[in-house]
Amino acid sequence: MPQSKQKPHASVIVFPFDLFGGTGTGAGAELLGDALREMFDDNALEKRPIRCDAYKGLVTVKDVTFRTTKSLNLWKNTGRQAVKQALRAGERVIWLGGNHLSVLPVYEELGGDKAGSALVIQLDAHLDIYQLHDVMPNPACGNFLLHSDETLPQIVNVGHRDLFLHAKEFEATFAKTFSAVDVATDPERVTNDLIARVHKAKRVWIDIDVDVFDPAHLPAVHQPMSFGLHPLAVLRVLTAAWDAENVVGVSISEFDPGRDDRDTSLNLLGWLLEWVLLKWYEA
Ligand SMILES: [Mn+2]
Repeated sequence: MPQSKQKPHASVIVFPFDLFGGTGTGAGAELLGDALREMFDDNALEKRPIRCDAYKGLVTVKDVTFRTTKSLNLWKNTGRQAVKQALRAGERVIWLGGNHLSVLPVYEELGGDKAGSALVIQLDAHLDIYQLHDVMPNPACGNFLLHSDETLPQIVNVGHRDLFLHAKEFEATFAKTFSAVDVATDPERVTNDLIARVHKAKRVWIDIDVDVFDPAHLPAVHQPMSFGLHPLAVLRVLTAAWDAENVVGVSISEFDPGRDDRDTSLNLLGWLLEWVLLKWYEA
């Protein structure tokens, strides 16, 4: 297939793991996977040239399921293999996770990259290294970065609203953090920093915990935290992340459709996924 030689394939990996916090977000991963399938079917019926023709036939949606105890026990291994396989094949990856913990296999795979220099641009309201009195000590969505089996990749958080941690606590995990206040007051500084980093990185992964958005625009989360990012601010950050065109993957987690309001969050994330695909395939 000559077409596939010019353009890499993309794998959408539906990974609805949602144990240890964020129960219900697994359904969000499945819903987004179904929404993409529906969109691809719809696009295929279109007779006129449309922008999505750019990735027609190049994107595959793959489902991982967790319906047995065995599959739950093996969750991290299964995830690691899935992302490893896709990246080694030179594919673009969209990881539709349940809770944020479900993205840990991706972090481990990128961190385990012996060539190094993988950069994760993480959009999240939280810095997931919490060891506070109400966070469980075993791996969970609020502390998963403390439970990696590998050296973590370089992580830059954008959009957090943390008011707990001292810098010395998160500097060990994060190469840099830009709070929502930084994004609001000095967006140029944030985007300039990201642009410099993506040009130095061998590959870039964008990890979106959807609670980075302000709950007014994305209500379907377990811990809605005010003062979040406006969707257009997120697009500005993502555009900077794409400056070097070496983005290999995007993950989305923590979307709980049971908490949505008139599909506001579903529509936002559906649009965003379509935009991501165009970003890759119209480049
Ligand atoms: Mn979060």
